[in-house]
Amino acid sequence: MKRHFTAAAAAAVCCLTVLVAPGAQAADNPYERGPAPTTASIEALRGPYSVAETSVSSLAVTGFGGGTIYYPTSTADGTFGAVAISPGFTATQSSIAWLGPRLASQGFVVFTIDTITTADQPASRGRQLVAALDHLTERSAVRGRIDSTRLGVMGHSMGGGGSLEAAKSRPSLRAAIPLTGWNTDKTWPEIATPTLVIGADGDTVAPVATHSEPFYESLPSSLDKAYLELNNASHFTPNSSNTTIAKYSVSWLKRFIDDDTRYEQFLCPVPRPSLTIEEYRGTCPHGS
Ligand code: 9J3
Ligand code: ZN
Repeated sequence: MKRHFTAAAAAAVCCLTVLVAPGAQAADNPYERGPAPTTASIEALRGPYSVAETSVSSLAVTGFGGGTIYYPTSTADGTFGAVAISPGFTATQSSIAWLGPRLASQGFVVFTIDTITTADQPASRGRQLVAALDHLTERSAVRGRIDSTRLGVMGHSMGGGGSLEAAKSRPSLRAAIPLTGWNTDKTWPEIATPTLVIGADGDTVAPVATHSEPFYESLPSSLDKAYLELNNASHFTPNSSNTTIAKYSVSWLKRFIDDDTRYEQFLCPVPRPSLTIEEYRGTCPHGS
């Protein structure tokens, strides 16, 4: 068979390539930050951004207990989305501190908070997460580095329960990630925020059967939502550096806070069970 590669076709191929090549991806999504991701880049201990931190005294804020802000040092890429993270019952920010630089180095401003008292219940932790985001975007030293329309929440245990409370009360939040979340409220049909529920198969404090699984199942079926059950893990697995938690949290935050569809490949089709994943459920494909 003869090939008829006309001059017009050649020109079209040539010029389309030339027109689309430089800077097209940045123009498609003004919120994407950092280079195209790979499995190695989302699993890495640090992402592409250098990170600095600044502490926020409890005496200088109202509505939560202060904390530490981790932020990319670069101002060359514009503003970043932001995430507030609450610890669990009896714990302080140190119990979730590993997430600060891990997530910030991927291109987020991250606020690991202390609660007013370490006995505060999930509903209070939810209000405190919202107060922390308001402090971050309105009064903090890094407020100019943040896009206040692109915010998320995370938390461990009662702090994870609090992240569900925060999403319920503030539907403009772009992402929520409860980590081995604990709450007496098992049903979350009110949530409109894309939510990644992370549970642990060996959790005896907040067993997935009575916490993470009903949380996930009660979220609207129309929502962008996912359930990641960690394999060979406990209630306290989120208190130490953990690559499975990090890679799916980074992907979820990027996908929904930054609208960055380059990370969809790590979320859909849903990951298969593995040495670190007991089970993964999700409403794929995610809409844009
Ligand atoms: O934040 C948590 O670790 C909640 C689990 C818990 O200790 O509940 C007991 C009331
Ligand atoms: Zn409910």
